[in-house]
Amino acid sequence: MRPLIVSLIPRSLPPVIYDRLAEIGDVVFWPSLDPAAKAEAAKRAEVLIATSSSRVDKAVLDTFPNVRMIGDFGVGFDGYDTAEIARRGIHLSHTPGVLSDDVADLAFALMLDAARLMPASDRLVHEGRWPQGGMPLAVKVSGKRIGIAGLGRIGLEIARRAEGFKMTVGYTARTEKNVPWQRFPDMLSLAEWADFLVIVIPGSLETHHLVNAEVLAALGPKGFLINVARGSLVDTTALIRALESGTIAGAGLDVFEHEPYVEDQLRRLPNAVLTPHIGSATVETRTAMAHLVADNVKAWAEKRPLITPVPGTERDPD
Ligand code: 8YV
Repeated sequence: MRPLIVSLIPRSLPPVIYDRLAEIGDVVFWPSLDPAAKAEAAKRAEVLIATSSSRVDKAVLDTFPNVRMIGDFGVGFDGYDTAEIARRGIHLSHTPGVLSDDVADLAFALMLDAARLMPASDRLVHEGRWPQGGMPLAVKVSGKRIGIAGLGRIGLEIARRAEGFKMTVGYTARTEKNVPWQRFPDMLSLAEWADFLVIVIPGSLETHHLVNAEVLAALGPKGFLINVARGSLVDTTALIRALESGTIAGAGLDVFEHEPYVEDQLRRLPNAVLTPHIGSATVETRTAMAHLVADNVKAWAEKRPLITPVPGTERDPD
């Protein structure tokens, strides 16, 4: 019998994922089911599709007692109760690798935007205010120190780009890496050293508010904070205070603690460049992510090992 595949999110992913999944099983969209159809789908579902912003906790898992496989459309899995998923023997895949270039590109876009005052420059020209005077001088990026907090796949891509910008690279990582760059013992010492502190650490209970008032003070009045990882890494109240008081020079943020809601004070700050979690949001990358989710579901359906299982949930095929 064809497995029932329940998408926990509306039909909003690249269409190719639905074509691919329909070759494997019957696909339904949870948010658009009526209560009776939900009750039926909850019993029958063997596969769930969710994104990195989904919450897949015990209550969700209890709702779908026959689920064997979950495909996370994203690399981050902080919304998933991985311990419980592993305990229940459920397969869980994610999409590492295919989005690293895009997220690294965005980190650079945010660095350049914040330091070179791109949003304000763009508005000045669009609004016809150039004849009244140009922009104040900005901050140079090339040749500066970039502190990469988290040298995983994305961090490595950022470091490679930084070399093209003639920057000196420093990083933190749980283990020593075979790279020519300086490793720092913690976020605080990295912030003290860096001109640009770029956060690419996964969200988790352990990494919650790793960037706090002390780290921001260490980054200093010429320093910029760039976050393309998770909003939970940064104490937003401390960040707003640091941006308002000039404790740091500026920030470029793609992720927020309470996204899609962003604090009014943060939205009002001229020295913060804000984007709506678009790290992986290109046609090419989202299409590659869609294929990788489908490839993983296909591997599960064919009783092969998953291609990209979430660490800690790996298990033999059913
Ligand atoms: C999301 C992300 O996947 O991969 C991640 O962890 O945060 C993003 O790429 C994207 O928002 C789609 O849900």
